[in-house]
Amino acid sequence: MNLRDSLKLYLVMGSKDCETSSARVLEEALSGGVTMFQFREKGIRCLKGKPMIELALELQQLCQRHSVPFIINDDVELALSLNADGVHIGQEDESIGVVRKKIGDKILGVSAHNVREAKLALESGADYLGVGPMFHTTTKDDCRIVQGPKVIESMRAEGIRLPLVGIGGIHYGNVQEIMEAGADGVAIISAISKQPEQTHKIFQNVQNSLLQSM
Ligand code: FQP
Ligand code: MG
Repeated sequence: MNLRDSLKLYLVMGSKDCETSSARVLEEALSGGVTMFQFREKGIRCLKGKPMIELALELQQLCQRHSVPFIINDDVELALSLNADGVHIGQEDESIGVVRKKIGDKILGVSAHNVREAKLALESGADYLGVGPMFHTTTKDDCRIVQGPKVIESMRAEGIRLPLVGIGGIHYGNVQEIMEAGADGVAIISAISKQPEQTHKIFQNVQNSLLQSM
């Protein structure tokens, strides 16, 4: 699958986002149609050291079994040591150019909140952009002001053709607006980690939105 297709339904998750075991949640989400996964082990009392690495390995194996790309949030060294498929970094993380040099041709995702950040990320070697927050969310405590789907529209209007996913407060009911704004997919944390059995419905909604825009 090419990257644009892999971004259709992107699950971002760590152990603190799950009410049961993360492996069980991920298995159910993969069966429900998740097309890409980001390991984001963050927040109070998150796993560190050996337990964190063991969880990452377990989740990576699940992704491999489903041929779904396994991406690591923030931690470039962990991504290299696990031979992950890629890394996602934000504006406050390591510089995009430096990370690109370190990871070679692995997938590089970058968070962008406006057209300027998107253009810079593109020039520095990003493969895709995570754009948000689309809506209000309580998952990320250092969350910025809500951008809404319009920021994706403005990136497309400015000629940015890089694969884009919306993130932040996305659930079954607002997937369509994100896709209509020009996104290739949606990145979701809690709407899947808290209700993994709903994944197939969300996936269907993404597919329907893509068909309508053709
Ligand atoms: N977009 C995406 C995704 N994943 C992310 N983790 C972010 C945006 C946010 O560094 P960042 O990245 O701003 O915050 P944090 O490291 O706390 O996640 F591509 F999946 F859409
Ligand atoms: Mg980050």
